[in-house]
Amino acid sequence: MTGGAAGAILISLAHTRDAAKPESFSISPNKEKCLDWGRLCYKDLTDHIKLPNDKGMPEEYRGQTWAISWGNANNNEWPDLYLNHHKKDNTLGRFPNSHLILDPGKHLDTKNFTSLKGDDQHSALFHDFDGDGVDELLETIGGFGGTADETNAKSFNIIHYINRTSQMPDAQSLGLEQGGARGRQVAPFTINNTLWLAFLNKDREDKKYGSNTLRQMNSGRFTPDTLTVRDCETPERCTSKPFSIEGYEALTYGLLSNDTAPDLAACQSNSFKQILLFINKGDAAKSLVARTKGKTKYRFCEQAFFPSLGQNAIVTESQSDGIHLLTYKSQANSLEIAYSFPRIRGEHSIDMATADLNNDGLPDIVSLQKSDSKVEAALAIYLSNSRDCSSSKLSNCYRPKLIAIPNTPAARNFALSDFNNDGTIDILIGAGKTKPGPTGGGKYIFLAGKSKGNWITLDLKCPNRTNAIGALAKVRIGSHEITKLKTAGIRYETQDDSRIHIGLGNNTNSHLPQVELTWANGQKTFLKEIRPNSLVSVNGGKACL
Ligand SMILES: [Ca+2]
Ligand SMILES: [Ca+2]
Ligand SMILES: [Ca+2]
Ligand SMILES: [Ca+2]
Repeated sequence: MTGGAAGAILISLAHTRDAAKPESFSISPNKEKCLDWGRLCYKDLTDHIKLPNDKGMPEEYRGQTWAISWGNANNNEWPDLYLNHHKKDNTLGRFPNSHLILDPGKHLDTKNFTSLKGDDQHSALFHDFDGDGVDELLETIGGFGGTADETNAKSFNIIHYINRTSQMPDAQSLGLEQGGARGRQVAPFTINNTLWLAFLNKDREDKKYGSNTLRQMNSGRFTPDTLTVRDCETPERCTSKPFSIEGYEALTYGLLSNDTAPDLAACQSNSFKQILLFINKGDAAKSLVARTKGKTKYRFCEQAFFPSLGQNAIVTESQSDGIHLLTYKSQANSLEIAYSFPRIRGEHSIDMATADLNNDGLPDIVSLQKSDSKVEAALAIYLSNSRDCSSSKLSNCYRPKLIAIPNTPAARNFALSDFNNDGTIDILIGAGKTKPGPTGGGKYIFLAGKSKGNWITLDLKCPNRTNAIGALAKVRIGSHEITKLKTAGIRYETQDDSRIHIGLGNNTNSHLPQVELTWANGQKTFLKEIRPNSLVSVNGGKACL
């Protein structure tokens, strides 16, 4: 009898974890489709991303896609796109090089391409390594499936300089070659106005990851260095140890504790470990390590500010159940689940991100999923609607939405950027392992967004090698305030547009937004009365040096 009763309870719990049936639509070429709730539409522009083949003719890409990165390769206001195709042979030789597309938002169909050579390309980071105002591309190279020796130059990472004629230092000269590693994410962050890079690598044949952190020296070269943290059993009983990201797959950089010193969080799904936090206290001797309670596979590490939680939360997905929002509790020095969303459909995410897609001022959660049939992917979105939500109850603010994407047998990842500067974030989806060929193989899917809320986008620049990473933008509209950290927009294998995009909803009628910028060196710049629905570029100049 007891067993039967327990079974009944379990069944009823399982039912409560099912998401409500989502509002959904299926994309079709060049058509705009809208969600009724949340005021968000997408137009499928996939037909417009034909790429030049081996004969230079525009053709729909078919093969295995890998990294998608957005950055600034030609120093104008239009985001530039890098699509790397992993390996030459995965397109049957039709696309021998990867493509950098300059300013696709300016001229979508007559694109300006640069071909970049390389093979076994895995992830790419746009970053202005020499501080001249134009990004370079640091591309991680695979290491022959994890069998390459660390001295094997064919496994070294590559730095692409765009349109440079003079000899520039290669990745090895900068200490960034990572020989033999299987790079999946390179995440820049700053500590006390110094740039660091975290390399998140996949495991090698010898079962080692070789994930590590490097600090930039005054010479511009990077040197391996350790972030030291205090690991405390009780506030009085602490030991010093290195903050090790070995075995972790994703790293996020943001404000997790209740101060202005940005923190780090590392997530993984390869083995059962906790999410690991580096709680930066601004002072190396005081920084702490914190963890989730218990061990769970959490592959994704995203961050967003939820007003009803009152702080930034790590947005992640447990391999065993739904999407969790986790917040740092300073008293317990631990990361705890503050809210959970059930999965939309039964599938777990292939990729995940947060952004304010509909510009209502609240973050939305986007998950890329395979469908039950495995040939149709879908974007599952927890979409906010600030008009329908009271700030005290998070569940009232979100509804599940589903965008089905036909003929995508191997969707792998996606990257976010407002590529056409119209104020709504657009979504580019890539594809993974399928057999190449004229009809088989993955392709890129491009969805241009349209929303009704107001917005501002801040493009922060600093004329040094930090690229303004670590700067804080405190945006105030009347009594409403939000603080955003400038990051590189890096996620696993992809790089989102690193400009700070803030949805304003309708909340601009009586007050124009004001922005207080705090650069990574602590100096401040004030921007008064910014016009809503505008892109504002701010170069900190001397203030941020
Ligand atoms: Ca550009
Ligand atoms: Ca540069
Ligand atoms: Ca939103
Ligand atoms: Ca857009």
